[in-house]
Amino acid sequence: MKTRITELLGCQYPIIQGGMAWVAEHTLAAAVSNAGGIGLIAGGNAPIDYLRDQIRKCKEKTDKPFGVNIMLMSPNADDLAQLVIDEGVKVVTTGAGSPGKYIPAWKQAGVKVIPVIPSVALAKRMEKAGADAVVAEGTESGGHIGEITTMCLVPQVVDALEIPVIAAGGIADGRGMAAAFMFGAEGVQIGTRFLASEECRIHPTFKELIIKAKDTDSVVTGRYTGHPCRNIKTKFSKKLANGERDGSLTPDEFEKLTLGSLRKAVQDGNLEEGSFLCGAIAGMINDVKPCSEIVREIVEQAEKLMHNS
Ligand code: TUI
Repeated sequence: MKTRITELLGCQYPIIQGGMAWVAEHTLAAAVSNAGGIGLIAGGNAPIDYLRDQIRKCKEKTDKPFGVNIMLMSPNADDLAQLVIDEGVKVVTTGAGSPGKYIPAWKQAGVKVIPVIPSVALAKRMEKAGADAVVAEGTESGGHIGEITTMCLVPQVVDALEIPVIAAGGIADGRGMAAAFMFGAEGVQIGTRFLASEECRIHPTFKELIIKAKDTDSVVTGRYTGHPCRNIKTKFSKKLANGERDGSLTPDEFEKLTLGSLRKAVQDGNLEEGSFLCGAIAGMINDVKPCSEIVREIVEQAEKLMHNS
């Protein structure tokens, strides 16, 4: 399990927890880091004081390296980008945009920079801009997604870059991890599996939706707004999908309905107005476990499979 990613990040296993907005707070991040992976705290749309507090609390719970995900569409992205430097955070991942303008300052401060990208073109741009690694995120992922499947994207990004590649999208067990390694990835980013962990503090309704989900229970909404998002099928996401399909919701009306809907899902378990973002692999997840067990089982299964091949 030693790869350029474990070396770069100083962790035991090349498993990074997804930087899920509203979900990934310090309790989850510290648990994943303590399990030997890299936990992430999501900046999302949060204000600077919230993220500072989360980073400090995470430091109290773990002496292992952990990171922060900066969601680049956030109006606070500039402040959060500076905060990670001021707080001495070791690893930054980014999503929903190009982090090019922040990379020189992060590098100068010794922060390891790992943009999440949905295409080969963006991956190449990030390598040129000085990224240390990339997360190649397939369309199986939860939340804001690109078009290309993990199976097609990862080997093409691996071929195009010199820096190490972390695979994401549809990976929730050791088989997924081993498959990613066969494509040339040197690490995996895992989100949905950690939603169903004991340390993840989402509303119980959210965990129940993940546990009960079957293979066909995720849906992509919002393609026509330019921000396609994968969520679990609920009354609300079906209403959005139908409105998009039959034209009864304009893109503006769609955006208004989804404003604040991540918080409503994560904190309130609100099935009428909440967006329960999750990956297409939710159907394979049937139980809630501690992060340490999740990480151990994934690593053991992947190692067994890779030794046999
Ligand atoms: O960012 C994610 N997943 C997310 S962010 C999020 S919060 C949100 N809510 C509503 C709308 C948008 C965001 C929920 N899930 N994953 C990484 C990711 N990055 N997926 C796609 C991209 C991406 C897209 C465009 C990365 C770079 C990019 O660059 C465009 C350009 O040319 O600059």
